[in-house]
Amino acid sequence: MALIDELKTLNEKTQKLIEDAKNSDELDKVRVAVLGKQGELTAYLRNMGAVAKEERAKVGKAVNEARKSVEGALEQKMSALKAQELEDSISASAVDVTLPGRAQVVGTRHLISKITEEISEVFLGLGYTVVEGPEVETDYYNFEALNAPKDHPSRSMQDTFYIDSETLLRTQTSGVQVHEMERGKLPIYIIAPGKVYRRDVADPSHLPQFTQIEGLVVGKGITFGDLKGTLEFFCKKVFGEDRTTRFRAHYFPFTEPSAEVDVSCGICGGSGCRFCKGTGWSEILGCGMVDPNVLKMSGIDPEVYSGFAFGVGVERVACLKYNVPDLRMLVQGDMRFLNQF
Ligand code: 2NL
Repeated sequence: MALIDELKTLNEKTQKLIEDAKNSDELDKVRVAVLGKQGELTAYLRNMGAVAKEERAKVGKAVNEARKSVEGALEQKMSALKAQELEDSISASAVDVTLPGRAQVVGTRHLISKITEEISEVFLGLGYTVVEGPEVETDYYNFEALNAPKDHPSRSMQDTFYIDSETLLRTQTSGVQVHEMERGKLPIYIIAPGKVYRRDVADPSHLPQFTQIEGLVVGKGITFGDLKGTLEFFCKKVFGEDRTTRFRAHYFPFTEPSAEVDVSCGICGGSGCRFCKGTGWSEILGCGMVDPNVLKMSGIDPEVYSGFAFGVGVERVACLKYNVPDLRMLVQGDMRFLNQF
């Protein structure tokens, strides 16, 4: 019975191939090789006609048994492989919950924002209102209404970013206060914080864009004494009770008289050091009594009302408060520096 033996061998060989298949692709190849159209076992079925009549039933039975045996093995192996493959793909994409998490860096407010807020709080506590306005201003609100004469150096193309001959990036926040004076609601107690722009090259003490807080008080009987008391209070609040102030006569087109305010050096305490260039003082703001002409241009009668104004650079305050030697450090975004505050 050579045919029966052949079938037996084929079945055994196929069982072994099925057994050894490592994945569903390999297994499918075995199926095609044995049971496919050109398959080895299929060939026996197709050639049944050539088998002698008396043996046909026996051989046919053997072929069918071999086919059933192979099909059964294929099916069993296929479901085992599929289960294994599913298992593998699940474990490959599994999240290892024991890995340490990625730390989320929580942002903080920038030092400039913090100091702006701190200064605003001092004046809010005194009853002032915070007002804001556009960074793009007209020549009138930035210069003309502030008594800055047409030939004043601050108006030159070298010092101001012009958008066109009438429009510019504000060099101070005064425009906001001019609008407030024009509203005519008196008395006025306001501060105007915001970004300002000047055509300076950045160096340790200059930035082309910085933050300014201007203050304006207009009412009946406002004196230079009110200005001094207010700004001394402000300096002690921001720099500490141990710091003293001095007022030096100065000139601004929009105030008369005008002064610059120095605060005693926080490093040497006033004896003189490198930081204060040996003077014991650091300049911190500019101020003065609002020029009567400025009041008049905004429709306020200088015979009845008077006022004072001041302007302080927030970056300067930040540097003096924390002994930072270079304004540029505040805007370079180095987290090692900024995280200290
Ligand atoms: C500085 C200091 C200053 C003012 C700003 C001001 C505003 C109005 C009227 C009068 Cl609406 N004055 N602001 C006053 C004095 C100084 O800024 O260093 N500026 C160049």
